[in-house]
Amino acid sequence: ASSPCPGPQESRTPGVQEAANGGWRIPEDEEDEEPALEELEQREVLVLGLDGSGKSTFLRVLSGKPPLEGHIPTWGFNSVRLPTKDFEVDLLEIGGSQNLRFYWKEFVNEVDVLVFMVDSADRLRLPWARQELHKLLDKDPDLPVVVVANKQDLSEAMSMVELQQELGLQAINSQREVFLVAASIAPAGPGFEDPGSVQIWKLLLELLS
Ligand SMILES: Nc1nc2c(ncn2[C@@H]2O[C@H](COP(=O)(O)OP(=O)(O)OP(=O)(O)O)[C@@H](O)[C@H]2O)c(=O)[nH]1
Ligand SMILES: [Mg+2]
Repeated sequence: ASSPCPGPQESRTPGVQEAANGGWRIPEDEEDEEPALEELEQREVLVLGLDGSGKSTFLRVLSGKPPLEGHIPTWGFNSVRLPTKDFEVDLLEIGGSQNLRFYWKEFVNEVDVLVFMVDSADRLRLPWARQELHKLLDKDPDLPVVVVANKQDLSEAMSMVELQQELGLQAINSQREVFLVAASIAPAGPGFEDPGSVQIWKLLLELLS
């Protein structure tokens, strides 16, 4: 009697393979293959920065969602894919809590642009942000970097001149493309009409083209 799942001892037919479990046969007929999809090219943007700097908010705003009120830490990865006319942009956030920062460096060599988000009002932790940023810069000497000075709406926010100094951006070698962009991606109050995310997106598209 013939069985739909013959055992390994039965004779082999060309084009038919036996699975290691001795059970299922997987024919290699071309008809069974998935049709090739017309794929758009992909571009990869890594979004890093200390916890609470605004990375998830940035991804939400870019994908047309309203910002969340409080800080819900990202315990791992968070990503969005945004189509453009010429390519698709994958933005990948890795959470900024201390135990996740260890993984950041594993990804910098895999992407086209790094966005490094800074909370401009977090003066106390700026030295940490600086240290983490420079570790990443050392890992890939050619990667274009967009440093976002976020939360410029807060009264205690540091100025761009101060941030440039405190983050050690002047010292970066002139071969590399480094941008420092002011932003208030999720402003605390009304009256901030230019949140900066549109400007950052335009800059990213230029760098990725
Ligand atoms: N005032 C002000 N608050 C902001 C701004 N952007 C983001 N926030 C707030 O900052 C908090 C943290 O934002 P998230 O986007 O969750 O921070 P994150 O960088 O993703 O943090 P982790 O996932 O923990 O690494 C939230 O409460 C946001 O509403 C801004 O431009 N101005
Ligand atoms: Mg997050």
